[in-house]
Amino acid sequence: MTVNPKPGVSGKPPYDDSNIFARILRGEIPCRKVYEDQWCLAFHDINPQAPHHVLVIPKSPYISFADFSAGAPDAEIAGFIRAVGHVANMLGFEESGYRLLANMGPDSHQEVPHFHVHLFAGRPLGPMLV
Ligand code: D5M
Repeated sequence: MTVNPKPGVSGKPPYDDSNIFARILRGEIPCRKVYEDQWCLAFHDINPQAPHHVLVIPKSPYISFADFSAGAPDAEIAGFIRAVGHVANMLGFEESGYRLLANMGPDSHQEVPHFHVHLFAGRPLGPMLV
């Protein structure tokens, strides 16, 4: 699937398939997997910011939420969003609650250029501080 236009077409950089999550998806480096289906892989964040900090990533190569929301087929968007909900419920957070966060672009300090959703849970998370 071509998600990001080549440079020169729109000025946007192409997806960099050497990013760390692409390497995890290819099995080149390990992760602590919690769930996988046709749409997503979910694994523990290497630098947890809460008692439970899971990353959910689509299997297809989207750089960011902007790429995903604009470029993914409806079935993939639905499948991915439902998978995020499934992961949260599977881990038992439906009653206590959780927070979802997706960084997008430089102002958000998105570090890894493969779209991902952070799932935080396991303690009262307090108000959003942004
Ligand atoms: O968040 C990127 C997140 O990715 C950040 O919380 C660390 C996490 N990370 C980086 N490398 C790994 C590996 N190898 N395993 C698990 N988690 C990892 P961002 O939203 O891009 O700032």
